[in-house]
Amino acid sequence: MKNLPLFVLWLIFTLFATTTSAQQARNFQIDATHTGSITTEHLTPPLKQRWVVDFGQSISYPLIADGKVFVTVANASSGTTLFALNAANGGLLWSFNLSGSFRWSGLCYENGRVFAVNGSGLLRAFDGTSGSVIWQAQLPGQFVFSSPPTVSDGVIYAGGAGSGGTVYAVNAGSGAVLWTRQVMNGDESSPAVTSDGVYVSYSCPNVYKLDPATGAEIWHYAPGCSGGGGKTPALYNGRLYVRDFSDVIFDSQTGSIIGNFNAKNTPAFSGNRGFFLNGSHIFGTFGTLEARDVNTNSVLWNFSGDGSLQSGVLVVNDYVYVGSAQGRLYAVDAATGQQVWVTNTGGSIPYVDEQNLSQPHTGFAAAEGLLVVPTSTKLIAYEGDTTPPTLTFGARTPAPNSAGWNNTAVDLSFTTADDLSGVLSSNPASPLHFVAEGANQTQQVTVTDKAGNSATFTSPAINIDLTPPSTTAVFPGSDQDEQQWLRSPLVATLNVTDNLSGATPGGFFRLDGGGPNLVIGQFIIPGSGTHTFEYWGTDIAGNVEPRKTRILKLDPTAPVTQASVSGIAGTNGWYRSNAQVSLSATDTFSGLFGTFYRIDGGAVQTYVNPFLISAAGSHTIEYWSTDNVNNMEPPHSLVIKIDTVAPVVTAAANPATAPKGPKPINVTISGSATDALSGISSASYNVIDEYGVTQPSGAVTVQANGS
Ligand SMILES: [Ca+2]
Ligand SMILES: [Ca+2]
Ligand SMILES: [Ca+2]
Repeated sequence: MKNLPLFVLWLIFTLFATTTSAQQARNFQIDATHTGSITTEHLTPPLKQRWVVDFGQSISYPLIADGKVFVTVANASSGTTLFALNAANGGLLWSFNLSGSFRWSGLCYENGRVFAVNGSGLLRAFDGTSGSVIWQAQLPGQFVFSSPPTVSDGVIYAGGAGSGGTVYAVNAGSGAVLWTRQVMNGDESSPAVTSDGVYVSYSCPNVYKLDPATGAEIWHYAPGCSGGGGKTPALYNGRLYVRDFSDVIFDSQTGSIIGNFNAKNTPAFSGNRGFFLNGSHIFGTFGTLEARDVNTNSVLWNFSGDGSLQSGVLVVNDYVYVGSAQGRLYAVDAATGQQVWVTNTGGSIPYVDEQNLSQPHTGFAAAEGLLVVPTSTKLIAYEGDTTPPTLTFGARTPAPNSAGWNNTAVDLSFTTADDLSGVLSSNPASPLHFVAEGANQTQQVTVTDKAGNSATFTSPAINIDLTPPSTTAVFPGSDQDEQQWLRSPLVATLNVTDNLSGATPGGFFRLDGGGPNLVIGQFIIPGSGTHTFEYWGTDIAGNVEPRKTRILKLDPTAPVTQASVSGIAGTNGWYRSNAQVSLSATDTFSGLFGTFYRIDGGAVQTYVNPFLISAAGSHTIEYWSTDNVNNMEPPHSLVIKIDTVAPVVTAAANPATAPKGPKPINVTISGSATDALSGISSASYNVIDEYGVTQPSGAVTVQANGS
């Protein structure tokens, strides 16, 4: 359906709410007023054939209701047969031979019942589903029946002729005749029925408006003549369109003539337009489809098709359908008269020959998504496009990486197709734009075809990560303060986190602008002094974190401690006095934290000032220093020996005295020299005579054993 202003939509709704409730085709030309107009879902050209049934004989106008299509078909010899077909596939549900005079019958439908009157006036009510006869009633007093009955609100209105004419009102529930009304002359004219009037028109024309409840005459246009033959009128917007030798428009309330028109058969109406197959009322002549403004009666457009238009006229969803003797079925835009679709039915689409009782009264019907068109022998059902469009998603731009991620906005293109009416719109249009980040993002596209079918498609999932990961550098056990020195080689870990696609394993660093290094887990940074450490991570979507910079101050070396000892140095590494130990240490980079020592394996002491070793004996001093990053110097070892006690010497002579004389004597001098600690290095003796002269003339060395 086109975009119509709300007011027009309201008007159409109101129109059909009052004339074609439930949107069934229950009477000739759709409804009880024969407007030949309906809206029904999806039935928008182009149409396609749903099914075809070849009856081999002439076919009546169809009824469409409750999933069924009803027609009557001329029997080979006489009478007609009522057929109920499955609207879905044309399959035969049931049939009933109506028999009767002529090869004519008429039918109408309401509340699950189909009513058929044969040429002899035998009116039957059938269960629409089973085909069983619910009641039958012989319409009294006449013997030629050629007017399609009209059912409205539980009453069937029919016409009969033969001896003058009669209009009948029959209770649809029981078959009881409610009233009859004599008219001139009851032929070939299906009543148009509203709640306030039953309109019939016969030759000359004799036109009646009767009270639906009583049959009382409300008005009668009486030109003063009568005759056989009538034509079905249509009532629309308070105007009654009556055809006779000339075609006139009556005011339905007053019965006065308010205009003229020309149509070969009952016109159809939609909105403010009427559609007339302009031409003479003679079998074998052809017409031109003409649209007129119903208010001004001015001609809006003409359509002549293949030049042999002769069929009934129907307007469905604002497209006008008309057929030709050559079998072409046209759909014409009601607003413009433009042909929008044509198909070849393969058989002549017959003229609505109201005066011919050798065949049922033909015509088109549409409802419940179907347009049903009788040709000379075939009944063809057309449907609109009921299949929603299809959609195929194409490639995304840019393509995702192998992990299925993008790190930019993504466009996803798609194509649509529709098999019959074509695509009207895609919402949104291709391509889809994905601009936000997120995992498994989808969008939906609703594609609608020109028949109003739509389908919604969900895009493939799109993964977009626009945010780089964040990396922290961790130096376990070390100060995180950039101003502080760090012990080298430095143990480091890069922790990369990412909120969306996830971090790729490991992290990257470079030192002093060198090449990037990928590291996973703990790694070692060697070096000394101040360095520029840059580090970063990447995520699975391919985002690279801007490099972070950290100044590293690395101290790989322990301090160096030197010891100095002061005291009275003896010999052989011994001190003959207390020894004072002084320690001095230096450190490069982080600076000295402390110097430590211990004496003879004793408690570790922090070196503050020089310390004394005073105990006699040999002592081992261990000392070392640490720097501010806990680089520890391997301990040095220093041995200090102290011996402050001199040896003890004893001596004795034997003989101790000797008399003076010229003869020398041997004197044995004996004694000892002992030392408690360092031991005797050497001992010497002098013998000094009474003159103070050393004898014999120098020192005598005494062996340690005293000899
Ligand atoms: Ca479609
Ligand atoms: Ca990310
Ligand atoms: Ca150091």
